Formats: sequence, C-alpha cells, structure tokens
Amino acid sequence: MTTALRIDSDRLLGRLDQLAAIGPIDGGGCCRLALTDADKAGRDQVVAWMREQGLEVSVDCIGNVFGLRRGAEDVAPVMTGSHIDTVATGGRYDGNLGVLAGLEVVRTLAAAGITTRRPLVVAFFTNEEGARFAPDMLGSLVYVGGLALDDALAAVATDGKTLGAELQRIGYAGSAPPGLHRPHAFVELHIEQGPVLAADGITIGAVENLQGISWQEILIAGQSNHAGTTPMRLRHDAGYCAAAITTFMRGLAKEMGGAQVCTVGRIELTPNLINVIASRAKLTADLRNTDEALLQAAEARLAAFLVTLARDEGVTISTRRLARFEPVIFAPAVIERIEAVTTRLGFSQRRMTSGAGHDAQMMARICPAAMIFVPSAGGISHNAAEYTAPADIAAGANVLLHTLLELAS
Ligand code: HGY
Ligand code: MN
Ligand code: MN
Repeated sequence: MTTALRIDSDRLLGRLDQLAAIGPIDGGGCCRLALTDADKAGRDQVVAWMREQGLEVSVDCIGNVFGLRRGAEDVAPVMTGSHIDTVATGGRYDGNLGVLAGLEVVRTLAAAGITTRRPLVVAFFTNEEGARFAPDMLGSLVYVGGLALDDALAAVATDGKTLGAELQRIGYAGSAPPGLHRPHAFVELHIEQGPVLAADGITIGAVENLQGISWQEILIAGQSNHAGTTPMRLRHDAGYCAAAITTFMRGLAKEMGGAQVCTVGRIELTPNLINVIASRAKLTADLRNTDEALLQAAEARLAAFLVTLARDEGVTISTRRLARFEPVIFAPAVIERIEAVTTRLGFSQRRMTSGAGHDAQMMARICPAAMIFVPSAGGISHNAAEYTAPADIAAGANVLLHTLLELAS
C-alpha cells in the first residue's frame, strides 16, 4: 500500500551535504552563481545522480535540465524541481532541497517497484537566483515562453560575461527547445526563507500565492570633485544620491506597510575613494508586493523621487528594468491536494504567501502549479546560516512524495 511509503531521509540529507560541498563557503553555505565553474560542477553532480537513477536526462537550449522517469502511459508528466544555482552567500537548502527531494521521491518509488501512470520529471532551471544575470527565474521564464531565447542568451552578467557564452563554456547549451515537457502539474518543494512557519511552530506551508517582483538598475551621473575644497552647495554627489534613494525606499516600505518590501542590495560608487565626491553610482532597487496595484504605486513613487532628486542635486538619473513579474496565484486543486496529503501524514500546516520568487511561479503559466514550504530556522536565507531541521526536510519530502504520487496516478 503506497500510503505507508516514506522517503529515506538519511539518503536525502547525505545528498544535500554532498551538493553543499560543491562551491562551499565559510559557515557551511554555497556559492554557485549561475553558469560559473561551481554551477557547472553542481550540475554535473546532479546529472550524474539522475543517470545513476536511470532517468532520461535532457538539457534544453537555455540549460534547464530534466530527468524523466517513464510512467505506465505516455501522457503529460507530473513535474517537480527547483534550482541548484545559488546567491554568493547561499545556504545549502535554497533550491537544492527541491531538486534533491524530487530525485529522492523517484528513488523511493523505484525501490518500491512503483510505476506511476504518468511519467515523472525532476527539473533544475537555469539562473533562478538572478544574482549574476537578470532577470531571476530566467531559465523557467524562457521555458514557459515569457522571455525570448535570444534575449536570454544576450543577458550580461554583473561581471560582464554574456549568458550564451557562459552556457557554451560550461557545456550546458542543450538542443532541446524550450517547453520540452508540458506538465500535467508542477509542484516545488522549497524552504520558506522567511520567519512565518518557524515562528508559528508549523511544519508545512501550502503556498497559495507569490508576490510581484520589480527589479531596476539605477544609474546616477554626478560630478567627481575634491571632498575637502568643494562647498556643499556646489556638489553633484552621486554617493549622496545613492544613499538618499536607499533611505527613501526604506521610508516608502514603512509608509505603505502591508506586504510592501523595498531593498537596495547593490551599490557601486565611482571612483569609490575616501577623498573624492562620487561622480557615478550604480545601485539596484528590489520592490515587491502581493498586490499588483500597490506594487505599481510603489514604482511610481520611486520614479517621482528620482526626478526630484536629480533636479535638486544637479545629477542625471536613469533606470534600466531588470525584472518585472506580477503576483501569482497558484492552482487551488494542487494546493488542496498538498493540504490533504499533509493532513493524512499528520503534519501541522498553514496556507501562506511566498515572499521569494520561484520557478513554480513561471510553471504556473503553463500548468496547474503550487509549492510546499518547510521552515527556515530564524527565517534566515541567502545566508550560509540558512538551516532547516532534518525532521522538517523529511516531512516536506514525504508530502512531496505523496502529492506527486497522487497527481501522477
Ligand atoms: O529573488 C528571489 O526572490 C529569488 O531568490 N530568486
Ligand atoms: Mn530558491
Ligand atoms: Mn534564492
């Protein structure tokens, strides 16, 4: 009887440790920025595991990788997966858990001699993080037809390399067209990366929606000048303007309240010298909200502030769109299935919103999709200290196992 079926959590934890050892950073985290040598090494390891498990591996034209396990019928597959690229200060669970739990589900079914009616596909998508190339979720966005392949291949990294050249260099410029599999359904297991489940002492999050994301690069051109001799009234200080924008965004989030969050994660000053007024500043603005109208309002407030700031400080300010995704509502039927499985397995649960972007938000454009969250200790993520307890990892993977089993039957 499959209801008693459970994944082998030691096996899963062992693979999480093995993958975390690729591109390791102090504190037990990972740095595998998309399409770097470390990402290649991580990809090679996961592909080797897929092959060891007898999956049919395919690589598409944007480097997304799929491991297919045939079903009893040749019909639309049920797909699971996530990403294995990380931010530079990544933890070992962000993305990796969803991919490795998917492989563990397949391993568990194979060991039990169970063949599902529908094929199962375990995927990892290219450049989910968006830390090196923008936009984030780039691979899954191309997969669902939301970004033209040529535009994606032309994306320029923060270090100046182009995505297409890097994909070739690491040997993952595959031949399969985007949208290789049109899934019957898509389910992604992921750590929450926020404080909600841990604070409530709840094990499983049935994710019902995901907030909108607005990323911009802001370029400020002022005038470098002597820090000692230049009177304050004569300055065109790009460094001050970058700080003013950062402070404005914090105030905007506070004033708007609700789900509004605003982040300046990158600031680069030129010439970046102690005694020179900065002539140029390049910074990034990350705005998010669960409500599209409010997100647009936040964008408009920022745009208006930039106009006033440029005028008052005698600088020129330009912006470049890096990513823009509207909020996503996941499929009620898939969410309810996750909830029913969670109840049957006896885990505490709650519905929730995802504050982070995920590949599932893109897959939701082409098939019914939803996500399973497990707690992040202290709500910490994008930080080597990211931690999810083994019992929660096992719970999430078992909910994934039975959700996929039911969807694939
Ligand atoms: O930015 C995000 O939300 C995700 O980590 N790419
Ligand atoms: Mn992630
Ligand atoms: Mn992430």
